[in-house]
Amino acid sequence: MPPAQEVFIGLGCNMGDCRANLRFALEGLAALPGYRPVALSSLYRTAPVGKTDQADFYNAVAHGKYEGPPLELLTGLQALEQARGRERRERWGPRTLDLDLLLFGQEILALPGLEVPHPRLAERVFVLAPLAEIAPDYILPRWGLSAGELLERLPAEEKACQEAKRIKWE
Ligand code: A4P
Ligand code: MG
Repeated sequence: MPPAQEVFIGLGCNMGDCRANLRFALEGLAALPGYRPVALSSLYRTAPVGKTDQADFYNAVAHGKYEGPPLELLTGLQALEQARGRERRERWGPRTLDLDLLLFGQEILALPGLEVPHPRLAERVFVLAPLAEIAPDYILPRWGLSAGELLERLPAEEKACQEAKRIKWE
């Protein structure tokens, strides 16, 4: 068995009861074979990125240790999305639950259906802010920088329109 990897999962929701959907995801994650929770960021209320004419999102990042192959973890995440009624209608459109595999240790993978680090991670405040909160010293493969450093590198106008407000889980 390969050693457990440090993994980071991005959680997102902007449809339905988001706190309940995200809690469902966290409980489901903890129950996935091979996954052990390590830390969870604050909850963030964030302005939609990409397709902007939709409701604000709730986002968070979970840190775990995972023993198993990356595609198996992705399959587990997709099963949780499906179980929460995720319909894939339009790209970047509203969703009850979105689970992205952001980082799988220091691996850089480009497999059919799985790219890690998540390709759009470095442009997104809704990922970088929670990641910087729970893993301030973690150096991301591909960029060789921490999440906080990537956040600093974002243009000011990008940070201004990607509003992200830290809120409580309760
Ligand atoms: N896929 C490839 N790599 C990965 C990975 N590392 N993690 C594939 C997860 N999936 C990965 O994803 C499409 C395909 O990506 C899957 O078949 C999987 O095999 P999807 O979840 O079905 O579709 P999507 O989420 O609509 O598309 P995409 O491109 O993943 O969108 P993103 O990048 O996830 O962005 N604004 C705010 N404020 N907060 C958000 O959470 N999310 C999005 C979605 C846009 N704007 C947002 C937010
Ligand atoms: Mg996605």
